[in-house]
Amino acid sequence: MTDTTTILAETRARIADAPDVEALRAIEREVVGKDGVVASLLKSIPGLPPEERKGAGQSANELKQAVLAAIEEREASLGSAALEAERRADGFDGTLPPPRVERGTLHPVTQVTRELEDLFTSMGYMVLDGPEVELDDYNFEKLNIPADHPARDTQDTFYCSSPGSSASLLLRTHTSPVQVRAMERLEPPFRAIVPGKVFRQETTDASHEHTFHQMEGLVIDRNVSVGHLIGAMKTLLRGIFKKEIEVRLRPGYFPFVEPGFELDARCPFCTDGCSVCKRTTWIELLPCGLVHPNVLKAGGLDPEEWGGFAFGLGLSRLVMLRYGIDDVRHLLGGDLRFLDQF
Ligand code: FA5
Repeated sequence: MTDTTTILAETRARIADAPDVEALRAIEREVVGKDGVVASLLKSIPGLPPEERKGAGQSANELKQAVLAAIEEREASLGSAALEAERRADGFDGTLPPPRVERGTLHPVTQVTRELEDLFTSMGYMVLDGPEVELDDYNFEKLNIPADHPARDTQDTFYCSSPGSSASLLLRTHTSPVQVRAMERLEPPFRAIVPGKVFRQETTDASHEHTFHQMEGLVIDRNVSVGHLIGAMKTLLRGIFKKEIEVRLRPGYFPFVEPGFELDARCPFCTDGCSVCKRTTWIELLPCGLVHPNVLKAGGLDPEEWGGFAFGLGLSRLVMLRYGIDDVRHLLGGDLRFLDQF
């Protein structure tokens, strides 16, 4: 019988001298591999006297286990020696946790927009987009705000021109122009929201920016009533705040809705007035109303057949409420100390 004790002793000595992992793999193949020493020991067993077979099988298996254990041990010590050498060579310490990778986060406006998109798409609304550089026609005229209308003064903006074109262009003051664009393109009935950036010529303060976000909502259907509008607004606020927040509905004037309302939310920053709520304890949040017949006509719909409701959520102000931001100018200020908090 071959002396497995001698084989093991020799193999262990070779393992201890192996300079690297490749050398260990070669020994492993040679001793415990498919055509290795252990395999040929096992193959020779049937030729042995019956009383020796059991012991020979056992010894071969023990040899295999002992060699594998010795290889594993040597491999581990070669690994840490390699790390140690590297650490000494260039100061790199492979045992330390990796440096923290700076990860960006989504802007709070984007986070709230996505949440609202999920909420509204779950209620059958489409998410629409519209141009930020808009035609005067869509921003004002088709929304029942003719050139000499005083409502234009409340939404002063930045006018632009396009070389070679007489089109009257401006930076849109609200997302409402997409109402008419949607009516022109979509087959009623439909429901849509339009989140987006809008621009106004403003004297900025804690609650007014020249560039901010709104989210328009538009439902076009037959027999739409103020009851539908109020129901939708309540669902919206519950979805946003995940709790009841005190609100009030006031009559509001917008030439493109009739009747029109202002839905205000109770200021979460104070109980007796602060700079955000202009000392009123209420924050103007959600103007809304039933779509004016002239707007339906401008969108190519027959007001005798179709009606609808619309709302214009002050998205930037909603983000402020959600995260307790006390100044709207932080949102687009680009200060990383602010943005890193989200
Ligand atoms: C409008 O812009 C209408 N288009 C809203 C509307 C849509 C009414 C559909 C009816 C039906 P208003 O000018 O009030 O309305 O602005 C809407 C919201 O935008 C305000 O309630 C407010 O939350 C927000 N907002 C207005 N001006 C600013 C500003 N300068 N900075 C930040 N948010 C503003």
